[in-house]
Amino acid sequence: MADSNFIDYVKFCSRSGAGGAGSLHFRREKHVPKGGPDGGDGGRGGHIILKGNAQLWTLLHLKYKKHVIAESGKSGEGGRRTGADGKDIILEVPLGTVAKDAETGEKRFEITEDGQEVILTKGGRGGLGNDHFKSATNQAPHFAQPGETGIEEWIILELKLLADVGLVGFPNAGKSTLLSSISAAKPEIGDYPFTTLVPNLGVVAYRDDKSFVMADIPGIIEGAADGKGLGIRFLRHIERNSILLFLIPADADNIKKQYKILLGELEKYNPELLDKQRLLAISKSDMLDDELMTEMKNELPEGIPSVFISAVAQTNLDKLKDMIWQAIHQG
Ligand SMILES: Nc1nc2c(ncn2[C@@H]2O[C@H](COP(=O)(O)OP(=O)(O)OP(=O)(O)O)[C@@H](O)[C@H]2O)c(=O)[nH]1
Ligand SMILES: [Mg+2]
Repeated sequence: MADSNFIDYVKFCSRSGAGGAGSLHFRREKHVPKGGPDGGDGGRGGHIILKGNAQLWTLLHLKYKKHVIAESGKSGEGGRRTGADGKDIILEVPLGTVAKDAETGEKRFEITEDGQEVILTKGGRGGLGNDHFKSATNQAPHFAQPGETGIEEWIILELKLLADVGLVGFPNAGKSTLLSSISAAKPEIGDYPFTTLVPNLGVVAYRDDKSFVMADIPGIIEGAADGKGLGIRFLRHIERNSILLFLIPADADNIKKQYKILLGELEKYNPELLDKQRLLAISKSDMLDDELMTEMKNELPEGIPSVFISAVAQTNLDKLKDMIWQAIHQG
């Protein structure tokens, strides 16, 4: 089993602080027998805030947080003293974190920049003290506002990885083998489907100190967008990649058909994925002889740059990297 230090989904109850009550108070001083109202306002309740942190790669640190609760604001006091605001709680999250309402599934916002802060659950406003309510007809208002209550809601955070190139292929296509042969990442490799259960990122070195980041995600099968296999859970990880590298093994029954199925699943999940640049690599081509390869070249899908590679025999990997680099930098 792949270990699960990689967490890309958490659900928790987020509760902001209530606002402090406004104060109902009258000035009392020896020489002022009938002092006017001087109740101060209540403080604001603490917000729950998400903050982007470019050093984080997973939501693991939030996995065991089931309740996130911010402090309430303090009540106002006499002498027009405003109560202290409740302390905000700031949860740091990796870039690419999407906050959703757990009940409706509705997306609230996405954190995309380092240091970006967005209020997830707003703290209640503090109530106004009676000082605010004096008027010509009521010099001594005997009421003050209560603080607004805090909000309690269930939130889902989902992480979309940010890589330059995302691998797309059926289980067993050789995605993890490719990543491990061109980067230092060591994903698990197996001759059975669904070896990869969590996404892996690898930095691929490219000529003269350049590099790009490649994401290996669990294999996609027909019906994935409808929840089959490991389902759509991992498809979101290719949403933020700038280009997509399709990997189809040389021993596939029908390369064109596999390509169409993969495209279809992406489209069902999110049609915008089809706007991304695509490349096609035919993997495991060490299994082909020259004759077969020539024959297959005529049967590849049209309109997509393609290359025959073998991660095991290390063939055409530089050519593939050139193609990826070009695609990333022309887009
Ligand atoms: N002959 C040959 N076999 C390969 C090559 N690349 C991968 N394989 C084999 O194909 C099988 C699947 O490889 P993986 O890299 O685990 O495939 P994957 O696409 O990551 O599979 P999932 O994680 O299950 O989606 C393994 O038995 C690999 O040894 C290659 O270039 N040539
Ligand atoms: Mg794999």
